[in-house]
Amino acid sequence: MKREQTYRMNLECYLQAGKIATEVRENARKKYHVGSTLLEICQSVEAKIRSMNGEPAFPVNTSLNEIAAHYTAEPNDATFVKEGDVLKIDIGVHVDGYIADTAVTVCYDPKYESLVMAAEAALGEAVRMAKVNTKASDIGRVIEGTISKFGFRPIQNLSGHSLQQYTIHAGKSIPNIWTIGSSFTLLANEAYAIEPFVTTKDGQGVVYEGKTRNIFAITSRKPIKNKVADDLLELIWSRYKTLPFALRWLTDRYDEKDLRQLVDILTKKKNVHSYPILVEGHGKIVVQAEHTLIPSESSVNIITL
Ligand SMILES: [Co+2]
Repeated sequence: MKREQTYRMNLECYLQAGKIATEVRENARKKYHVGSTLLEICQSVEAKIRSMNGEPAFPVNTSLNEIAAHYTAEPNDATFVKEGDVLKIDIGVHVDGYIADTAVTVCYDPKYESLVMAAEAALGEAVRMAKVNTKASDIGRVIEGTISKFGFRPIQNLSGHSLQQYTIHAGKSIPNIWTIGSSFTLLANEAYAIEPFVTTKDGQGVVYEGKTRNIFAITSRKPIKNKVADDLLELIWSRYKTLPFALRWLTDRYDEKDLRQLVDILTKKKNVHSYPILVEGHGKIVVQAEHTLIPSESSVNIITL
């Protein structure tokens, strides 16, 4: 009974997070972003999440063109969206640490619209088949098969993931390709994000780490005996726990230059991890679609639908 009650409360948090994430994503899909800066997009999406009583589970990812993932706006980021750009907006919302993760691609070049359709179709097929006991490798096979039918390629080293309270990547990966060998099956009452990434036929279908790093997360709270840096570490912990954060979330309390230096110190001491942007190997356009779902014994809650 206790366990079931706890689960019901968790599910309510997940459903609330999902509802917020869905509305915010659909707003972002409808909006015309050309001329806006990535900073404006991140700030307006995050403000909307907070206005609905959710918290961002990670800084909104605004990854342009050949950048597949993990770019968020810098504190004074002047990068703006241009005609011809393809922008992935990846949104995480948490309620009490329970996370809904969802993404949309907005496309301002008609020649990449079919790429977006392929990602949406692959996601649609994947969420339709994802039930309790479904093999993750079967989901990967269907995602790859659907993308191939459109004549495109999945990004083979990006994958969906299990989610846990305050943990975005909770250890299990849902592949976007057909992998052989051992796999796991989906469990009842566990949350999973499924997120196909698609590139063109002449893409490499692989992403590599780029130089830019503007998303961070705490990996250790062990003090480094530098009072100013340790104070920042505790502030980050009190606000974000182990969830990712951006420098622009801390400029209310710190001067930007000091903040960069302190985060750099904490990164070198391995208290903080920095995430590199992920870039398509042949520099080709990448698109993405994503939902979060929770199977139960009898049905599936696609919480971001
Ligand atoms: Co995700």
